[in-house]
Amino acid sequence: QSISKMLDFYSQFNPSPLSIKKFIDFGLNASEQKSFVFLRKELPVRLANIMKEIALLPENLLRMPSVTAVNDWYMRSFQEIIEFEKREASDKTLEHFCSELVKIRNRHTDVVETMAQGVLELKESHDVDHHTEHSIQYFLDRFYMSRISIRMLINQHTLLFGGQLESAPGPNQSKYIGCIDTQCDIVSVIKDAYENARFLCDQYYLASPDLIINESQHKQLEDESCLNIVYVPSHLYHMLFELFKNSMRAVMEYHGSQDNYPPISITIARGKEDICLKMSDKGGGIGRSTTDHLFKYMYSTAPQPSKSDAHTVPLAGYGYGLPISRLYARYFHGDLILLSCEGDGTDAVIYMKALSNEANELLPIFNKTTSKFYRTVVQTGDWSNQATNIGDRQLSQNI
Ligand code: W6P
Repeated sequence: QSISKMLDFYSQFNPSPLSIKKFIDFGLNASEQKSFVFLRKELPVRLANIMKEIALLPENLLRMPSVTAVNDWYMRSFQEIIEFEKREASDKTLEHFCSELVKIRNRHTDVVETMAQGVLELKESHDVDHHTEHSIQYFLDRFYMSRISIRMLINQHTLLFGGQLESAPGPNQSKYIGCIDTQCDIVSVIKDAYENARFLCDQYYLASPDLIINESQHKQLEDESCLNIVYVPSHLYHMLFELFKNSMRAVMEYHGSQDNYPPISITIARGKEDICLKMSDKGGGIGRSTTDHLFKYMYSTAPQPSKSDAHTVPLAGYGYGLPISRLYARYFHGDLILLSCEGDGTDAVIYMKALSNEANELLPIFNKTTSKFYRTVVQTGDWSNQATNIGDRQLSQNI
């Protein structure tokens, strides 16, 4: 059967979101066979849903070599997985399935950079209008979220059944279920991310701000006096490392060549609904109009003349780091927000669901509404703004 028929078929199904709790129950109880039977349907469904959306991208973006390459990887991986559609779940099949998953994961390692390259290629060869930019933002959020979720599924299966037995011996062995840490120690993830960001900061600026950690929790939760959560430590690390780099750079740049830098402080708060991590820097903040841009892929892909300049490599921020970090937060129904006061500093808050049964995967689904999005023109504003309230007034009346 032709691949496009299969794509049509699998894209009709909605992805099935799993909660962290379900991942854990699955890891504790499910057999490799059950996982195999689930994934050989779920992976093609998730792949097909996002591949249908790739097909809706503006034509001039689709033609960019990098985007074509990414699309080809998806085609190949989709085909490889649907090979297992009708196979019986013999030991040999299960083993082959695992190695195919590893192969696929490796094939897709550089998807983020390659897509970013594609957007750059588009920018350099075409004028990107508002609507195209909006579509690309919408697409990349969904595309990268889809990728995060697919890698999560692949990681869980290969870690649980891959046989490499990666779990380190010792007392920590049993607290991991795949890549989920059932007793994720937030403070040590924070310290780890801080130390690694500080290493880069020291290299570049020959100094770095200190870290202060405050812990607090809702009064009614005081007896459960611990700040461990059930979470994917690598996701949390990714977000924190990105935020630390941004805060450190801001502090170092704002306070010039002092020998005393205001520390970065983190408040860890456990509430009933969320666990919040608030990172505050005194790095002078950013303008209100800049804050939203920091989550835009097209903004961060602005030609970076410094790319080849060895000096700016270490703490180079504002890549895709912030938008992707926010996706990691949102993936399990958390969030990441920035609140900046220009002249003072910036607060970044990471929200994570406190309850693992509420921490559901947030997944893009492909349907008629989705395709409509790519076709409709961006809503024209019906509030005055700087651009339109002077010169354009007459113009808009004429339209
Ligand atoms: C800044 C800009 C920024 C972005 C993200 C996180 C922290 C900070 N601090 O000045």
